[in-house]
Amino acid sequence: MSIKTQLPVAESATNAVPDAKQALGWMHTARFLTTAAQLDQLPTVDVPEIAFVGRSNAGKSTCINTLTQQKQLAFASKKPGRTQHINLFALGRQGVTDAVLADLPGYGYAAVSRSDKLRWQRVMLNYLVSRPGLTGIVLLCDPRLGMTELDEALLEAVRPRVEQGLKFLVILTKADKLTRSEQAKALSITRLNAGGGEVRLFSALKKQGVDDVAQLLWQWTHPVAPTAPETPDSAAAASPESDASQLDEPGED
Ligand SMILES: Nc1nc2c(ncn2[C@@H]2O[C@H](COP(=O)(O)OP(=O)(O)O)[C@@H](O)[C@H]2O)c(=O)[nH]1
Ligand SMILES: [Mg+2]
Repeated sequence: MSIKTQLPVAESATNAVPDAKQALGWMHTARFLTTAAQLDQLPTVDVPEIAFVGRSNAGKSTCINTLTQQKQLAFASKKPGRTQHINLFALGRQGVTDAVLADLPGYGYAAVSRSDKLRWQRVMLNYLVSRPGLTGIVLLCDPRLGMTELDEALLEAVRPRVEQGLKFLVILTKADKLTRSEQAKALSITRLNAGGGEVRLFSALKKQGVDDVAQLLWQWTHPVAPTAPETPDSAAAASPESDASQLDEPGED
């Protein structure tokens, strides 16, 4: 299966960062696309894809529901570890998909058998390391636990891709459970551990960080097209003399 998409003309022409209201409006367009138990069941997607990952109970489903302003989009389970599928959601106005969110199964849930845990860790790592079109990873962490060993292992696995330009954001969830000074401390410690990625505090309860994260995800998926650099040929063709006069004479310092 292949998801056919096209960029809406009006939006591809103006890629400036939208205000929070526009970014949230865009997030609100999220709709269920498909679900898969294995990587080879996932459709090819020709728009940027953003993966949401994190330990069970970190607040991932709640975060996705808050960002998209939809109560039931990602099922906020009271029984962690139940969502053992990769769920894809399409984003984009007027039914035109311009980005995809991937909700990955939570890891580290104690009540899941060891073999199930290992199977899911493998599926997830394979996805993160090899999924074509993956543009960014959002790692959800409960700041009262900080980045755990499993989070660190995940970061280690994706580090080569992050170094090649894959975006990375750590969201510290449930910030309402921390005092202001605890929030500041969690932020600075996580910044040291996030391997150069972004870090944001987030609270679904207090709607903290919602605007900021929505705007960041928009930016990730709608990069401003670089203005085409002038090639020597085109510059020479346009104005050979004035162009040459800008250059230093050979040997001159
Ligand atoms: N106080 C508070 N609780 C939260 C917040 N986000 C999630 N939770 C709670 O944390 C638990 C796990 O959330 P859930 O979204 O299901 O986590 P998931 O397993 O990572 O998808 C639930 O009881 C949520 O109500 C938040 O921002 N503030
Ligand atoms: Mg969940």
